[in-house]
Amino acid sequence: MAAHTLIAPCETPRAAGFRMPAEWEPQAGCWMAWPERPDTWRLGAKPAQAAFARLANTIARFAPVTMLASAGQWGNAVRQLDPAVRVVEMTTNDAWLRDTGATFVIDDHGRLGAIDWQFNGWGGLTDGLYFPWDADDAVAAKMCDLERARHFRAPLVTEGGAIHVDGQGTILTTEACLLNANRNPGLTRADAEACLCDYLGASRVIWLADGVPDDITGGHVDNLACFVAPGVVLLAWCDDPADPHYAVSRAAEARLLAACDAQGRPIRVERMPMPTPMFLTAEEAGGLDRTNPRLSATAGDRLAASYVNFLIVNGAVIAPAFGVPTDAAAEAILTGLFPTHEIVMLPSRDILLGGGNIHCVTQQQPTARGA
Ligand code: KQY
Repeated sequence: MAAHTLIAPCETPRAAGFRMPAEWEPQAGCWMAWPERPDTWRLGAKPAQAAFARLANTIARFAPVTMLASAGQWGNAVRQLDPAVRVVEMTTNDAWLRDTGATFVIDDHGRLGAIDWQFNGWGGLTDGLYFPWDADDAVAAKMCDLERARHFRAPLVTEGGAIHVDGQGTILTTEACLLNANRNPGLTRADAEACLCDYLGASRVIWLADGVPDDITGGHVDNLACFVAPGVVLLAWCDDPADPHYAVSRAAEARLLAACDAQGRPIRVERMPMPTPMFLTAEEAGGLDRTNPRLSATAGDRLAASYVNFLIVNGAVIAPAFGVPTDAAAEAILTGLFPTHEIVMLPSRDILLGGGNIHCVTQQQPTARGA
């Protein structure tokens, strides 16, 4: 296969003065998409729709929410959602707005930009989770149009869940996704760094190796670790040597402790214990349509559950709860890290069953403000 070549468009977001803000910066809104495909979401997506509605209605307490829904599901979504939630008809292939939606950027003049990553279903025809994915790949450009944001189509196949930023020049990502031949064959680490920095308005990339085991995205950083403040990373942690995440979490911590951020600060690592191991039940597996061999969830599969898959939104942290004993410790850690935020722990097993969690199904839109 030919080496990957990034063809830079006329002007990159960084050259135009844009940067992606941290999630703790002010937000003008949050975007989600209504789940409906029955091979991802059990029982015709009814339990997932209830979970998404509860999540959207909760986020709406802190920021205006836009829910994208198909023509066939628009009315059903409207009737399950709080009237404050704007429901916009849009075709999608599934409901992972973190990955398919625009990554919004802002500049110092109050302008909003939107990065439109190339989306290939988390791995294209070799490892992708469904085909086609063309409607998902078009979502970011449509969001950009709706918001009249400046559109930047990126020359890189990736997903929003594969990146985190601190808003001060630092990007956190994993080699397992960004450097995977199923996204960008032949892409060098240096090219990936240059492209990420050009598009996110950043100057340093901190690379972690692998994501959480059993994560069907191939290892998104948003299930493994996230910035919780400048210079501070919260890492999904495991103390059981028999668990595959034991080695992953130690390797990630070693990388983080050896790194400095874009401002020259060493990284402080906070540990977030992984939830009690959870598995797909036979009843849950039985509720899935078996139309897609790629989405072959089987009873007994370990679920890639992680408490770091939360959303920060205007003074609140909306985090997953699983109804297991570790939920209370996770809430206490988040309360300690975000003492001025409201911590909302939302039951999210029905989102987890689809392969992601709260961060994966939400996409924040930062407030664009002039200097
Ligand atoms: O961001 C994610 N975790 C996406 C998972 C995709 C699952 C497809 N069924």
